[in-house]
Formats: sequence, C-alpha cells, structure tokens
Amino acid sequence: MKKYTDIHDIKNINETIKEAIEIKKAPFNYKNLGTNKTLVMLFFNASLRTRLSTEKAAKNLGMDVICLQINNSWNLEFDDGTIMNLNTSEHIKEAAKVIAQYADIIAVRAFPTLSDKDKDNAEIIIESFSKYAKIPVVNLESSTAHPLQALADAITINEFSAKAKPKVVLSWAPHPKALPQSVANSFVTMMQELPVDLTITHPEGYELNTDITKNSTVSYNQEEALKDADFVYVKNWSSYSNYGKILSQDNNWMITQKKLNNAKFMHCLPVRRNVVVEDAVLDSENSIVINQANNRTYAAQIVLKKILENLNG
Ligand code: AN0
Ligand code: CP
Repeated sequence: MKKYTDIHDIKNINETIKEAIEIKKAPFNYKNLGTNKTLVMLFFNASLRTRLSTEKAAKNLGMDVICLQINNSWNLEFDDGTIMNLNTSEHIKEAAKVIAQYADIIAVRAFPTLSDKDKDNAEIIIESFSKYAKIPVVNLESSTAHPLQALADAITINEFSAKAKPKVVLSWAPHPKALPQSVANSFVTMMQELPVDLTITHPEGYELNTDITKNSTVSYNQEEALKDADFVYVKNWSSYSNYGKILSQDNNWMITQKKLNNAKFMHCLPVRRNVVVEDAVLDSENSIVINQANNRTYAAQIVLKKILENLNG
C-alpha cells in the first residue's frame, strides 16, 4: 500500500479485515518492520482515539512516533502565489518538504471548514501534503473522509456479526454543533464494499453526497429503517446540500433503548450522552463503542504494516 487517504487504497477489504483480526491476536509479531522508521502525526484538530491508537499501532510495529499539534506551530498557507503578509507564516511547499526530512510516513488530521464546500471537497490540506512531501500520507480524518475509523468499524462488525448478511443502519442523530460528514461518508463507502444490507436514515435535508451514497437505501423514516437492524451506527453530520448548516435538532431522532431493540449500538466517539443517544444504550451490553475504539489500533496497524512493507520493498 502506497498511502491511506481513501478506503479504496485498500486492495482487498475483506482480506485486510481478516489480517487485522490476526494482528490483534499477536500485535508484536512485526516489531522489526518499523525499525528506524518514523511516523510524524500532525493534528489541525482535537483527538483522543486517533492520536493514541495510531501511536500505539506504530509502536507495536517498532516505529518511532513524533506528534505535532499544528496550532502550536506556524500558521500554514495553502494557496499558491499569495502575498503572505497576513496571518500565515509558512507555505505548505516548505513545511511539507521539511517534515518529509524527518518522517517516513506522515499522518494528518484536518477537519473541513464546513463553509467552503468546493475547498473541502478538494481536500486541499491532505492533497497538499501528498503533493509536496512525496512520502506516504495517512488520513486521520480529513474534510470528507475518516477511513481509519471506517476500517475499525468494519473489523468490529465482522467480529460481532452472527449472520452472513447483517442489516446495518446508519442513523443521523441531533447534535448542538455543526459536524463534518466525514465519518458517515467513510462508513457508507466501507459498508458498500462488505456483505451487509445497508440502510441510511436521516431527516430531509441531511442527504449525504450522492457520489458517495450511490444506490444505497435512504429513508426519512427512522422507525421503519431501524426495523430488524443488527447494527445501528449513529452519527450526527451537518447538511451537505445546505452546506455545513444545522437544519434540525429534533431530539426525536436520539437513539433510545426502545428504538435499538436487540441491535448492537455503534458510534465512533466522542458521543454526547442524552443528545445523540440515551445513557441506557451506552451503559448496556448492546453497546460496542469501546470495541470499536479498541479496533482503531488494529485498523491503523494493518494500514501502517502494509505501507511499511511497501517502503521496505
Ligand atoms: C468529529 C466529527 O464528527 O467528525 C470527530 C469524530 C471522530 N466529532 C466531533 O467533533 C464531536
Ligand atoms: N473516533 C475518533 O476519531 O476519535 P478522536 O476524534 O478522539 O480521534
């Protein structure tokens, strides 16, 4: 694997899920693979799971890890030809090339603006790192995607699935802040690659990018969508058509124990209790959110392993 900015960078997803489950059984088996290799992680935004699980994964493979919270660094310019006499101190052309002197792999978290749709869709930040650093880039959640989360979610569904083709429902939930579509986008893209029966449910106006949802089933009726679900993945996102806007905070969309029935509850975390989902669900046996968080390590580890194998030739 040359990079992991997109789910489709994985050649065989079902095979990769199985490999990740194998690595989970013996996480230190490839301790020599990352010797004398450095992962630099750059965070433009907050993180708990991604920051810790990716570092853990890299260390399991014997890598060195350097982490930089980019707001403690210089403000970067991404536009070409700008007269940089305002807020930005350093251009991405220099910054990316400099980081590549210290890193063998760069991992970047950069959330969308949620105000400039074209800029967000162009994935300016992650694409600029790829373009100028010329070393493998790993997406730690970008403007439109969170592919490591989706891989961890796929591993978790595989582990908990009792059926050959489980019914998986992605349900929108209310949230007081405008959030990216990234997690939902990557989850949908991943589910489309797996043997699952996917239904997406959200209020009108919350349609995801149709280039992503393609022919997936979409329903505005949550109750109907949740019927006979095996896995219910809950996530808020802001409107894509009315870009970045909060159109509804209708708490009838919150997930309750009654709505969940016997399905497994999934969420990428962090989650707002009693806004997105009621306490009873998170505190029940049906919640597998901690298993998902644990699998973030093995998702990152299988991805880094494949990139290192490619680097080592
Ligand atoms: C972010 C989001 O929705 O994309 C990160 C989730 C992993 N969530 C929040 O900012 C609450
Ligand atoms: N799920 C996830 O990516 O969590 P963090 O934002 O804490 O990294």
